[in-house]
Amino acid sequence: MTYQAVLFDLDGVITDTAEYHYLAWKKLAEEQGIHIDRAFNEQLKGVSRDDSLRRILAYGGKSVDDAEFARLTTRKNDNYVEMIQAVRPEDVYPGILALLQALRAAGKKIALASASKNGPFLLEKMQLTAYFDAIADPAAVAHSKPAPDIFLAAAQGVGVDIRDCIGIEDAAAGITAIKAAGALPVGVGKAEDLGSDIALVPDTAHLTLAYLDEVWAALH
Ligand code: B16
Ligand code: MG
Repeated sequence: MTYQAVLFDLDGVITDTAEYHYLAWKKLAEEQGIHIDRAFNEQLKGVSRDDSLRRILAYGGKSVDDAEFARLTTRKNDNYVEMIQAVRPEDVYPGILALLQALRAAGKKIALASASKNGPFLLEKMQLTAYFDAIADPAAVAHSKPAPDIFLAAAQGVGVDIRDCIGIEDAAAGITAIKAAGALPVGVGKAEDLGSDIALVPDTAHLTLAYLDEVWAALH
């Protein structure tokens, strides 16, 4: 049997919001006297808002009380939400719209497995909501990526066994989550960031239905 569903990460796979997350975290970190760069940011990709702040504070050797912690995550999100107001359908990464259309035509289910609470808003902005059969709710899962929960919830949302799903990710934490869930991982990015033991494309333009079919067939 071939795969029945594709579970999409959002930030860094469907559009370039990974860059906005980085800029928003960098600004917040600088305000705290903590300097982060793109190399450090690789560890934040796919990681929840709270876990991202924990990592930044640990990196800077700072600790804050709960009220300040909440204030900082709100501040980062306010800044990020301001940045994504301007997201438009033209911002969808190359190849993604064609892939969504091809998947639908082939009868595959499509689900969102993003750690972002801003996912539904972004899909609306990009006019992609109608392509998704399910959007897993990151607020409803017990553990965030690298735990498998959000991918399991996405598969459940479309009523497909996780072993019959492909997961697409740009982050190391997300690839770990897909593997732990039991779906087939496809990475967008470099082997040095995502590992050399999985199917990888350098960018989303390479994500075609034919490519996913090939990757699945090679492993089944
Ligand atoms: P929010 P993904 C993740 O989305 C981002 O990669 C990560 O940088 C972000 O912290 C996380 O969502 C939470 O996002 O603060 O908007 O709820 O890559 O899983 O689509
Ligand atoms: Mg991502």
